[in-house]
Amino acid sequence: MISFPAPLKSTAADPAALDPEERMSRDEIEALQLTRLQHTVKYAYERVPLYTQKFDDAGVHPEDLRELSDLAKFPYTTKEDLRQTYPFGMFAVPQDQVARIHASSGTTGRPTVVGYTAGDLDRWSTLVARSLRASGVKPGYKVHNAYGYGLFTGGLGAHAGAEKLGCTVIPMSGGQTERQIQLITDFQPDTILCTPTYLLTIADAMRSAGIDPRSTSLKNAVLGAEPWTEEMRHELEVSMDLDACDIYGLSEVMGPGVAGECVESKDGTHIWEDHFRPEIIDPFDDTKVLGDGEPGELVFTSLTKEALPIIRYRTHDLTRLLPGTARPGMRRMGRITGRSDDMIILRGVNLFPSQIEEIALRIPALSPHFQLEITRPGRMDELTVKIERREDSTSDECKTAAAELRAQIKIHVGSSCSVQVAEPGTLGRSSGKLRRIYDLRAAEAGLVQS
Ligand code: DLL
Repeated sequence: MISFPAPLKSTAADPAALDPEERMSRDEIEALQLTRLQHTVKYAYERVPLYTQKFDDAGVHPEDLRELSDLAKFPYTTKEDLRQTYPFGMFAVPQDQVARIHASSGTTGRPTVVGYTAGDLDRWSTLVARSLRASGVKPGYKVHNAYGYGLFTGGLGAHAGAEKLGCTVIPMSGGQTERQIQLITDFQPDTILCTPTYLLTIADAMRSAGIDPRSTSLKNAVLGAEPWTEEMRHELEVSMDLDACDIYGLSEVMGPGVAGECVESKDGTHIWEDHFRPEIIDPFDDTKVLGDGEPGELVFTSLTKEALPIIRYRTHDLTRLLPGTARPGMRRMGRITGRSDDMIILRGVNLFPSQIEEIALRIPALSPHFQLEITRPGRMDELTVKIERREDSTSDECKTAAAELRAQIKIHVGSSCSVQVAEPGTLGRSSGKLRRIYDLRAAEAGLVQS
């Protein structure tokens, strides 16, 4: 029996309230996956010309899928496929059966568009409800939803799931931090849903307004949409006196609720494997499917989606698969260290913002507010970590902290960098997904940055 530290203010879901699939054994889940996978692969092949062409080009047919491991014979799907078929070319149902459309912001090219049938929306809200319940949210709770509403899947996805669980939803959306604080004070919610960096922003703004973030009505926070660390969990839990759990998802695969964390174990998100089949592949050699426990890139195949079935979607998220604990039939994923396309390669050393977060938060004088700037003043790339000091730190402590951070980054990450300690409140704040990396090399070279 594994034992976990007791949650601060939440309790585990009532076992009687779990979905039947949450109680299935590993064998039962895999049997269900195989049936659903065989159906999905055939469905996608017959209905989406891109899949027909990709399977034919790869010389595979839906009937080749006899066991789960046969999935490795099928071709991958990428964001580029969605862009090439923009806007609706990968939809598997006629438009009058598409009940909702979401899209990525498209700051780096054409947006990627995703669609849902009424059945898809129902399954999506069921999985968000399942994730929230796992994280300690109870029917009847007041849920303050500060994920952005609109084309982003966070706001409406979390909203529908909280309603399905039987909560009272406060559809606040992101931004307007003072208003958020006013509503948290007046409406006394039990739960907050937002990105981890936005919760930091809210906690900071509370302190500036003279409100102790530990004194609110909030019992738990269900946080996702960007990478965060155990150190950040600790920071938020201690500074706000609540349980902070992780929720994972991506629009191409569904939205929030592909995986959710159980509050009683707080040991990573359980992937809802009755609806998604995960694989881990070598990001540099995609012919290699890696075993459980091995780090690599996460790939998902949907098992029940109607409007946008997705086969072997390359997420670019780096993690590993771990055995289930609080839901033994479903595997967990380790925390996402970062995205393979967000990795900084600095003089041959690979680096992710989450590594800096982990190190910085162990140094008492430093706050969790930091950004990474990459420049090339001469012929070599240089990294500058700009990080705010904590309000109560002295200038001597800051000097020592800067040296300590530089040394720890050298030891644990392997790269040299410079550290600039900034005054509290001077670096950019998040109201959703926070941008941590500022790559100034193209601008320095006189090139236009996309
Ligand atoms: O961010 C969906 C979502 C909304 C998840 C609200 C959780 C809460 P996208 O905008 O398509 O969808 O971005 C998906 O965000 O591939 C990861 O890189 C990152 N991401 C999402 N959740 C987590 C998490 C939503 N819990 C991309 N930890 C994904 C780390 C996450 N990264």
